[in-house]
Amino acid sequence: MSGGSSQSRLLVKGGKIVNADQSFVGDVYIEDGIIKQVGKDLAIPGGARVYDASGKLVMPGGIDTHTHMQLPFMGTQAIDDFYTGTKAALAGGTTMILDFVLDQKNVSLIEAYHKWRGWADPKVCCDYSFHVGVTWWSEQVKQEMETLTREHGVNSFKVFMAYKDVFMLRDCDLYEVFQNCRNIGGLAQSHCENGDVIAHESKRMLNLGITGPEGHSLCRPEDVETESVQRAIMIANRVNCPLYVVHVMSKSSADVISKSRKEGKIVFGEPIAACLGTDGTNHWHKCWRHAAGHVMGPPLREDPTTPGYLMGLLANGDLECTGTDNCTFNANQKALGKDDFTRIPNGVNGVEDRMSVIWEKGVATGKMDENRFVAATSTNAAKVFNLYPRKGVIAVGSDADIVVWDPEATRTISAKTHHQAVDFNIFEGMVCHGVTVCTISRGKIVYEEGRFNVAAGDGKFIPRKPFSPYVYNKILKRKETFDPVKVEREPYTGPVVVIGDKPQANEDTKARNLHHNTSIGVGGMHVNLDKDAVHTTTRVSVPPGGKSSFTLY
Ligand code: URQ
Ligand code: ZN
Ligand code: ZN
Repeated sequence: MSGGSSQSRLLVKGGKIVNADQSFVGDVYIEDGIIKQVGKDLAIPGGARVYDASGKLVMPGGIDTHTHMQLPFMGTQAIDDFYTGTKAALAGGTTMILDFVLDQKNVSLIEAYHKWRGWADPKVCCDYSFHVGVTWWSEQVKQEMETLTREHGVNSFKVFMAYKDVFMLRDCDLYEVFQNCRNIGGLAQSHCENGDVIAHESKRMLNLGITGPEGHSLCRPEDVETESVQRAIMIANRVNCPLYVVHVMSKSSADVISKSRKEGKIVFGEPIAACLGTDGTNHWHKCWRHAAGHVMGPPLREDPTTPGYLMGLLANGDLECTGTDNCTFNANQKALGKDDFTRIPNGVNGVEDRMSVIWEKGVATGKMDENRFVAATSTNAAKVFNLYPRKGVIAVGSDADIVVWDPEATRTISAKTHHQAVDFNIFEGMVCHGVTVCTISRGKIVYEEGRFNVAAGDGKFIPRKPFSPYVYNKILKRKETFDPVKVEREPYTGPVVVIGDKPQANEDTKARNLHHNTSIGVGGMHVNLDKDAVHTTTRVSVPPGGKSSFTLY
């Protein structure tokens, strides 16, 4: 075994290797950031650093499918940027984030992409990639989406059915964006809430004097989300486009996704750490900052059984993979909405705590095992977004993105100790089993026992090709039979009415009418009961059988 300088050689020894498909005790030998050997009694060259993982789990590093580092939004900018956000990710066992290029309407997607790259590349501490938000539609957008898939490593595009006049698209545009995604091999992602209803309901709440964070929840209850999930699935299915529903926040929305998947539709649901770990009762907290700190869209649901229900669907595979929608704002930023909840910047934390929260609420409760945990926090995301097997698995040839995990240790989550920049944590005080002992990013130990060994810019942008097999194998097969075919029939050769002419009953109808006595002599008045008669009410005097009044139609 040669090659690779000694400092790039690392042996992770004696741990229990946990992949999505199986667990086994073994060693992992890494050289130049790539896994070269996995197994026991490995023959490795001298000079390799040895990390003793005995008694710990050795898992693929987490992949957070949904973050918004330093997002310019609602008049301010998310406080966790690509440096603090990715550093915190590493501390929590996440070794890759999928963030969003998300610009205003009428801004070129290509220009926005380069702007976001300029923000991220110099700062990221872990590997990352970009989804691109499609906040407007035109021939230019259509072309730029194709260019992004062909030349810039983007294969996923997010549309918004909410944020009216800001990001929101109408159904006609959703149809075209989904159709374009299908044609270029992209995955359509959708923020599913009815933006028109939210706009009206927000005004209604404010008019009722409800200006606090509870108004945010009251103006967009579950069915405002669920209706849009159903609508997005319907539209995507009409054009044979795979759909990924981001931040699935409610039981009823998850049920719609479960049912659609059972019907064979290609739809994936993404719950986030927030809705798996806490709930919307916090919007009614007496402390304004606390309540506002939980404001995001779609809202956390006040049904306290929601987190357990969603975790159950994540465990059984109805829901696919997990993100955090990490989009954080400090108290003074949230306070933009102190007198009007519609101005509270939407977003919560999660990037550092996702793995521990899901371990505590999912594995420690017996809802899922360690292998399903790996699937839900890493492997499935890699497959959906066409990163697999480079990412999401501990296997020869894969990137050495690894988290050494102590399943028995516990930690108490707090803003006082977290590594994120934000001054609030929605999981404050939560005690979680499942703690990151060591994080390895492309073969380098970047976090160990609370200490970092990483610098801004160490992370790399990971391009992703379109037509992910995990997503498109069935879609492409269906394409062969997707389009309906016409019925072969003899042409119609009968009479055709001339538009504008008063339609005349034809000879047959006349004959039939005479036979059925459609008119009666009433009180000296000839009344035609024909169905086209003008709508009127008349009193019939001395009809056969007594007095009556009736309405002609
Ligand atoms: O909608 C999103 O995903 C972005 C704007 C983050 N904010 C949020 O409340 N989800
Ligand atoms: Zn969203
Ligand atoms: Zn988001």
